[in-house]
Amino acid sequence: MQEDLFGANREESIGPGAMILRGFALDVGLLVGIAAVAAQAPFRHMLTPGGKQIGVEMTNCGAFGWVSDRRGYRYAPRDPLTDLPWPKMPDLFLSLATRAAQQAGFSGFRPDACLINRYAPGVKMGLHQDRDEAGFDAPIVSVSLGLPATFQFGGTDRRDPVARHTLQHGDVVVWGGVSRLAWHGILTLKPGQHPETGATRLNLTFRQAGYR
Ligand code: MD3
Ligand code: FE
Repeated sequence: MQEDLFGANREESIGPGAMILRGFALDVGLLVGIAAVAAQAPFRHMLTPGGKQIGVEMTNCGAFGWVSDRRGYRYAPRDPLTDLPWPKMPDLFLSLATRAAQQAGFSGFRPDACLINRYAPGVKMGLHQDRDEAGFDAPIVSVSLGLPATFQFGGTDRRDPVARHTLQHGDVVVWGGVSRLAWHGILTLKPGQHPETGATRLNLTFRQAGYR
């Protein structure tokens, strides 16, 4: 069990198969990797199938990237902005995600997609399920950086009660088992300044999209 300087438990189970690893991504140098990815595949506002701009800015790395446009949500091997393959997933990202999954009890996690979300104050992500992947056996690993956010975490039924958790810079969450299909979202980001990211929250989600 990982403990902090004061001996407190830094792993919190927040549901069946769902675990927060507080501070797991500190001092790993992820921000440099994100900057390198964004230099090749810039952050952009994607469109919903209804034609509205998504408030969160997104980019991807890995073999597949999550994209949304008027044709729907899907994973694609190329960046629609440049028609180039998405940037390679940095080794640092891959090893962090695999170690986090392992720590939470999921061995053999091999993400082939990493969606990078960028939030400015005032931006939120409404309650949704992640169901665009080819299968749901593998967990999802998420990493929070920069400004803190309030995360909403419900059950597999839209009407299930929703719990709230604050996610801080360096926190990693692993979502497996029945929590893999839980409804979740991010409340409107509050204004603030973070020493490493400024007025920004970044979130990485590692997935086995599984498309071939
Ligand atoms: C629970 N991102 O990209 S991370 C997403 O902070 C997404 O940007 C949020 O939801 C963010 O799809 C939340 C936490 C998270 C990610 C994936 C999950 C929670 C999840 C998948 C299943 C259940
Ligand atoms: Fe999600």
